[in-house]
Amino acid sequence: MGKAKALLVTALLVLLQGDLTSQVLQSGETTVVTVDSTSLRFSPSSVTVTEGDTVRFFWSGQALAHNAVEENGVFDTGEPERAVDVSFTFERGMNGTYTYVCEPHEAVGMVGQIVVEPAAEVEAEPEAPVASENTPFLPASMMTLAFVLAFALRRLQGNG
Ligand SMILES: [Cu+2]
Repeated sequence: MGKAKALLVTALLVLLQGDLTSQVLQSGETTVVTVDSTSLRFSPSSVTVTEGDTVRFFWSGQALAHNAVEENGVFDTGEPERAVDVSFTFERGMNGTYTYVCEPHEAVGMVGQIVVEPAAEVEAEPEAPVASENTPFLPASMMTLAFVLAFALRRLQGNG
């Protein structure tokens, strides 16, 4: 009896955790911005992302040292370097257009732009059976399984 109960509790935890993990993994893609072969341009110089996404400023082995500094200080890769690997995540509420420059090469046009689009609303409302193509139904079925297990657990507790 005790064993069965422990097994059910474990199963519940694993299922719930899996559900949470899949939700986290659903959001947040990473877009890499590097420096092109001219050494004086970001590549791509303009990107469009969504709230929750990450922009990774990544270059190495550059002939010149570069940085990426947002005009209002929203993000900043620090001192210009020949190798940079700095990521910035645009959280919810940060939608907008961000302009940044490479400080040593701003005068020759080494500037970039990041457009951050608002994330889709996540409704906690129980309605919306409108199946989105991007929404896997796995978490939902896992929740159902979790509820069934929870019910079984209560019955076991009642008998014990
Ligand atoms: Cu530069």
